Amino acid sequence: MELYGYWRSSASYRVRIALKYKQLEYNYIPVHLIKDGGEQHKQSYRQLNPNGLVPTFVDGTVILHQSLAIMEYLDETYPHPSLLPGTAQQRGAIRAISLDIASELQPLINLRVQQYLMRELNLVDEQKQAWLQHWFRHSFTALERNLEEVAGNYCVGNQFSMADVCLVPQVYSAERFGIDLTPYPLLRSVYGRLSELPWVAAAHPSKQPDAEN
Ligand SMILES: N[C@@H](CCC(=O)N[C@@H](CS)C(=O)NCC(=O)O)C(=O)O
Repeated sequence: MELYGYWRSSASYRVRIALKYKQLEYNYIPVHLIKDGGEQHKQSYRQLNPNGLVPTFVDGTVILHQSLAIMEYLDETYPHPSLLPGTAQQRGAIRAISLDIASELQPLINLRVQQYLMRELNLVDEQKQAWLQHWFRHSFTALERNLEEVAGNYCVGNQFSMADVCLVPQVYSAERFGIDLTPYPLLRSVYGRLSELPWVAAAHPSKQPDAEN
């Protein structure tokens, strides 16, 4: 198995957590998102992932992009332990939180969006920061309310799931962008608990071979 990723990429971080949770060995291939205009835009990489985004996951002849699709593939192919545990209702809640993070928030703060705001629309750093703050606040406010309904020790009840896999990297990126997390006590406590888990800790950006200071 091969994972093309970038140490600080939240979507790559998700797949790393999932692979480590399932104790699957993989070869990590760094794709530098900044250097030389971004290796994700190189023709050789775009053949694997036409979107020019990380992660890309390879398992034999299977080549997949989109972290949630990769996680569902892993869950179907290597079912134990499951990333979608519980009842149909709980699995619905897991998917909803995962999508809230991966399809609603993260695309708005992605590198290419930030670059477009700065390079094409000529926003200054302060305005870009306001954009990030706005979308994090919008999303985390709803997430906190949602967690009040469905969380236990983890995002949905007391079983680790894909929702937790999505939460951890997003909180990491919020911290990186200097988002104030004080208004989200439940999110912080779940995140704190998750950060202690060995498969989560091992997937942390700082532990990856391409990590920079
Ligand atoms: N929905 C995709 C998102 C992938 C994505 O946005 N990856 C980011 C890093 S987290 C990326 O490659 N950005 C490069 C760019 O914006 O040029 C997934 O879940 O895999």
